[in-house]
Amino acid sequence: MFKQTTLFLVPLFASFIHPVHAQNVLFSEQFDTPSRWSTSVRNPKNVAQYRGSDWLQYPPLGNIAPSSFNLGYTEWGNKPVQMVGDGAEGRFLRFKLSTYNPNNFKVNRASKFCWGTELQTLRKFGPPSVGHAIEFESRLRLPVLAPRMIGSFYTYSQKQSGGTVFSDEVDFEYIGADYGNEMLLTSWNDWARRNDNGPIPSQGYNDGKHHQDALTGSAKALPNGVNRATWHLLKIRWSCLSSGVYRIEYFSKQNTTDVYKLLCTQDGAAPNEAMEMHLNIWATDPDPKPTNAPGTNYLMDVDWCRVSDVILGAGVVRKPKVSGAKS
Ligand SMILES: [Ca+2]
Ligand SMILES: [Ca+2]
Repeated sequence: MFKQTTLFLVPLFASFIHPVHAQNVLFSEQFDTPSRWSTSVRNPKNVAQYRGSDWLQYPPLGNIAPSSFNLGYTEWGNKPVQMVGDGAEGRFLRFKLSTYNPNNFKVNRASKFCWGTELQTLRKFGPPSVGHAIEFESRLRLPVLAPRMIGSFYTYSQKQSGGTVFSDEVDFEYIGADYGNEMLLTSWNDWARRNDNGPIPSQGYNDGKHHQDALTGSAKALPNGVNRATWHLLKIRWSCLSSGVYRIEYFSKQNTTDVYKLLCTQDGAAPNEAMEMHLNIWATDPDPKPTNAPGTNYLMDVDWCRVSDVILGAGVVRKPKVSGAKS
């Protein structure tokens, strides 16, 4: 089990040669204690009153304002299940996406949804201070997946300004069995929520300012290189290079003892506001379709999550620009 605070310091004499590398663990979850993810709310507006708890479990659609918590062909509320087995310390949490959703058979329910699972931390992390990074890590596996079934490890935050919702977000997404082990990596900054009136002016997908994505194994990112069906690790590094300048890096590795492989760096659309950590499994346009009797459960297992504050090496940090300075 992780200690809440871990500090690695090189000996003092060495610090004259190399920068001190310190890691401060801000949050650690082994999924040992069910009460930590038992909170669910009927209305997202009430989330603030649960700030002392660890995780929020997304409840079923229909108990709350429609369209707030559903996503694609997914209704939330499929409860995560604690499993005893081969996690790092023997326990892990199983996220299910079921083709059978008992809520589909409510009166007047025309649309059929799969039944998915989502958790988020109630606490927000970051933004990192200059010369630091916030790292979000998870050990997970997706042993059963189908086309357009999505498993995500991501960060998110939103704010309202002038009646428009703006969000910051960083996504690791397995986007379906037809993509094998490859993932979509996406960073967002101040993304304005679109509506039926059309696109928000001055923003667009891959505009490099509000949204930036890369599929691993494409020209934009290295192949993921892990087997998603077995335990592996993902890490988002959110760095502050100088005041107001942020960078997102995505890493993966198969085994805890392996060295992380950098898959992709995104500078343009990097978030700058504190974000929650999220985990979910859901469907965009599911194949197979929702069933009217217990069918298949698609699975994402999560052994642990961790959030750390790390000090960046001196070579990464940029000197602040001084306006009007003479060279
Ligand atoms: Ca922002
Ligand atoms: Ca665990």
